[in-house]
Amino acid sequence: MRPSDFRSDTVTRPTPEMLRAMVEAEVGDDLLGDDPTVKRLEALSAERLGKEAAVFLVSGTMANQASVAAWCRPGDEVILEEGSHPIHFEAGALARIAGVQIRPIPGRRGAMDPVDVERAIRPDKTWHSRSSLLVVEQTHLGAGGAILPLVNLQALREVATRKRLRVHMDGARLFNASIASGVPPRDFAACADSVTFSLSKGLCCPVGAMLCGPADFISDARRIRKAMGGGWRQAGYLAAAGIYALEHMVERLAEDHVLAKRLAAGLVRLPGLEVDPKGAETNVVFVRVRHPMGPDRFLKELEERGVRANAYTLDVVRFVTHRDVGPEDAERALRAAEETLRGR
Ligand code: TLP
Repeated sequence: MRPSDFRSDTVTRPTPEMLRAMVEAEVGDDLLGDDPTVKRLEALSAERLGKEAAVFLVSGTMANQASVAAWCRPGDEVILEEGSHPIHFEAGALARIAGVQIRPIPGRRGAMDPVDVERAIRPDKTWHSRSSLLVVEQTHLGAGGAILPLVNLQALREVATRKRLRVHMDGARLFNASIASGVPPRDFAACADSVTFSLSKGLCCPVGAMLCGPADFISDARRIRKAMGGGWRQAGYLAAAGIYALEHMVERLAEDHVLAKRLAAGLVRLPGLEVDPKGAETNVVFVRVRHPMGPDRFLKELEERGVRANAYTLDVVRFVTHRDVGPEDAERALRAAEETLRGR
């Protein structure tokens, strides 16, 4: 029996229709600038987010890093929420690639207080590093897929503009935020100079992410992408999946959110698990394992019962919903968790 895989929305497979679009794609050489399908995906992405231009990259990590490297000089300081993805899950790339230093700020469900951000911006003195970029994450993975409120993003944007900082939005799950809140993606995107979003998560593409922003910035990011080894050739086969996803896979994210709420409501009733009742705003469920068996054994026993989830921190495990799990997988997960915790 196939496992119920809640480890991440990155495990999603392309649908048969998406695969057909890929096979039938018209391609060229993207690095030479003549892949028509990549060009269409880039234009469509920029248009969806209300930006001038866009570039198609291998991954969300590469998109975030190309953006930071394009906005900053080595030695600059980047302000980010302390639980943000680029700090914890990008293999130290901020230091390795852009050579920037980080200024982590605590947030409330991922949202930084504009007052804290303003206080963290350094005065323009030769002995300080230059505060040049503010990074926000929508949805915020470390806060269990929380949606940053539009008013918070607007207030952060106002501080950044007044203090002459750029804003980058890691919008890996921007469309989840948009579908769950009803706020159009371009309204969130208007709060940032550059925005990334993932194609390979809930949108079900096999690979890929977009970086959108002003045309001159995108042209710098393209050069950095090449320097990172991401200058690809007949990328149109992959871009075709991206176009299909933007046209057909966005609205259905609502189903993932319903499933996450259902899972959270079931897990909260089980002994030894702590689930934030306000959590599960989108497609992520964070569960603190208080049960004496501990998170590692909990996950191992779930796996033996055909249910996969993964560790987020030492005591938090996460379940992520997506197109390739449905209500029957959620029921299976709840049954498996109950049996595991009650020692049956
Ligand atoms: N997140 C992955 C892991 O790296 C944790 C996942 O399974 O959730 N920004 C955010 C907010 C992300 O959640 C991720 C991936 C990325 C950027 C990076 O995207 P990729 O994996 O395409 O490099």
